[in-house]
Amino acid sequence: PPSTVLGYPRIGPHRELKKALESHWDGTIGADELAKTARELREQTWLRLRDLGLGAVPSNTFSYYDQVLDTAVLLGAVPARYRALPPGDAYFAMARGTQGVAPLRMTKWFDTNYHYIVPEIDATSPFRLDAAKVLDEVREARELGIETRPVIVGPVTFLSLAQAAPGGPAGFAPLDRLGDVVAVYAELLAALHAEGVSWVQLDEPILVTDLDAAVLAGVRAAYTRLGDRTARPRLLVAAPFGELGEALPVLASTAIDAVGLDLVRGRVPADLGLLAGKTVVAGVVSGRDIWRTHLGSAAATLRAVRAQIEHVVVATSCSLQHVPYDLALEDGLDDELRERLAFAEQKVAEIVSLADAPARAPQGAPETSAPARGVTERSEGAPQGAPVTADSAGGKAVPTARSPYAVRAAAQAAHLRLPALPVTTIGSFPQTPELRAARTGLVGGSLPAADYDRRVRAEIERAIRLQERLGVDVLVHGEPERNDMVQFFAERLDGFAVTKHGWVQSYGSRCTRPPILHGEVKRPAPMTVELAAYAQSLTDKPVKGMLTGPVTITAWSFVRRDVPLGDLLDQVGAAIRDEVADLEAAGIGIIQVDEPALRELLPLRRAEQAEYLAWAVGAYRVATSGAADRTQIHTHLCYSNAAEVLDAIDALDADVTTIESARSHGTILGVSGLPDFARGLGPGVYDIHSPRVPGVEEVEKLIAAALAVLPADRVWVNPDCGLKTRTYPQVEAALTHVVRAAARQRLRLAAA
Ligand code: THG
Ligand code: ZN
Repeated sequence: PPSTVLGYPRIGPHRELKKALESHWDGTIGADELAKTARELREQTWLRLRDLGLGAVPSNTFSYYDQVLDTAVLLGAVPARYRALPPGDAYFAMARGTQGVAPLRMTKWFDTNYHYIVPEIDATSPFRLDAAKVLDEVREARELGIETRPVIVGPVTFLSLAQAAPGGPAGFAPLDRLGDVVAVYAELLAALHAEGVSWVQLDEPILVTDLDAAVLAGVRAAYTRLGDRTARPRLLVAAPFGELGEALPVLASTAIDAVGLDLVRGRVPADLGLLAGKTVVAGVVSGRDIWRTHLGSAAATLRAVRAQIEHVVVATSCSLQHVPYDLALEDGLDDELRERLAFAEQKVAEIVSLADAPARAPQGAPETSAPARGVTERSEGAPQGAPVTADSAGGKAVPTARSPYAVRAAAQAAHLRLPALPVTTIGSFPQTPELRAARTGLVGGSLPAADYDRRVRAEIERAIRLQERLGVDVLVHGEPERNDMVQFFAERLDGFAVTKHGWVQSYGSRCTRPPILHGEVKRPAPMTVELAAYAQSLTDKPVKGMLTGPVTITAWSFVRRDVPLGDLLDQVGAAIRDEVADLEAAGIGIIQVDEPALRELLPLRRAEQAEYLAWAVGAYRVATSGAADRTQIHTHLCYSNAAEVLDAIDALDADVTTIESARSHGTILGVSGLPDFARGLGPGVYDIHSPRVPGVEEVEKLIAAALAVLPADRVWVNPDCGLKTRTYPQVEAALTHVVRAAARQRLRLAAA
């Protein structure tokens, strides 16, 4: 049978695109050189997929920044403020901003760690087809003798993820313009048909979320209209990341040619027969993890599909953009683990072998065995680590409630003696080029560990001295020893492996190397205590200990599938709990446990969300509830996350919560329920995402806005987020203004 993948990584096996993009942005290389690198990467991908024996090769899976942004350009949905710029500049201006124009918003793509650019749609601007990129890629591949299937974000997902342009009519939603947008997709189909393209893929992951009747009606109308066109390529609608549910009969009722099902996350649908006559692109190889596929279970799933459907294509569950390129690049993994792994290339090989296997079931095998759904089946042939012992299930055994907040607050006030409106920062200080070079030297072996440690300590001293001089009240050590806030902990915990080249795109040119949680999680030794104690030894002011929370460590790793997520979270929580205890014992009185990914793992279907949130909150409390009353626990979250999972944030029971909000002009304070937070709250007053330094009055206004809705003794003053991406001069200037603004507001409070 035929085979395909729904998408492929594009950053380059050695992050060639990242390097070219960043060189282009800093002016080292021109647009033509960037384009040349991009073309080479696309060609390598097509040739590799063909050579691996894949049946149908996708195109338009390349992007200079993001596939949703590419779709906005394809549809001519470029907001007016960018249109004055030359096209190449407009693209990167939407993604990253310029001196004069702010970028579009960026947010997480479904429940992944990939970020897309949020399109801005207004009520009236005309859409206009700009198919150049899609057609160029088809032609480029054709020059290599490869016919491809262009992949494009579908109209319903595109508009569902878009936001209404600011200042538009009340009640307008981007989906109101579905008809206009579908008209452009129809033109696109005609253009692809004229180009001789035989298949096109429209990605519609929104179809695996809970959709109301109006949206389902929109889906029906859109795909009826596109399906009914005569001069068009055959149309594949792909629905990754879950089960289609109520959208399946809707798609079935249209004239589209194929449906892509995620049969890793979802079961073989009971109503699969409704798709009879169409092709089913059976996603039996996971595009979301790095585990080898259990080929026996995948084959059983394929048989269950074939029992009802004549035309079946073997495929990935979603694009492979969420996994690294090639396991062969890793030389440091132990063999027992390596045996269990498959990166993008290896997954393509799995698909090819499944497609090549005889379609008929072996004698006596059940024809209708249902799910390939992860867990037990997939672990049969690929053991996925030691079982969790009662002992290591950690959280189940430990108490997870602290004393009432009033008791803690009194103990903390007596112990910490902080002023009103205490000023703090979120954790990281600028990572200087010298520091990055030193880390590269350490990893490469050219810089001895003792020298690296000296540099790190010098950097900590610099950060502490600066904060003292500026008058910050609760200091941080600045995290110069950390690369990534998850990688750092994974390198120090048992049960995790880290990779050397396992890069996955996070947004634009930025990548992460998700660690692999493959075994029982244990903390063999303290991870952060030595440098925290060193920082505290330099000053009489309190220094915050800085930890990443269990949900975030788990969310940003590839995790084993043979243990329920709740148990994994508790194991990681138990390791962090031990670290909290050791920080306390070393004299650290304030400990921040960050959960920026709290919202990310939220299941896409509402029915599954409560269970997840209970697990997530439970694990956070495993991590933090061992702290003494007088130890102040902080946490930090981002705005978009906060508004949606407010009850869960409240249930974390942290003494102080800092939240990103400067960009939203304090509107976080308007989020209903937030002012009822009965504990400390620090709405960010300095937008660290911008190089701009805010003035004293501007910061004062934001503090005053907080004081207008919160009791004064609960308000904290802090930037939005870590300062890692800023420069020292920017940070010094901005924090000077923040401290001055807090001082003025304190005087006003004292006078009142
Ligand atoms: N770590 C991880 N995932 C994340 C974040 C993180 N997901 C959400 C958010 N933060 C994404 N933001 C970033 C910001 C910067 C970078 C990556 C993700 C980044 N990466 C370096 C690069 O691409 O050059 C590599 C960092 C490294 O050495 O590991 O700058 O903070 N896991
Ligand atoms: Zn943040």
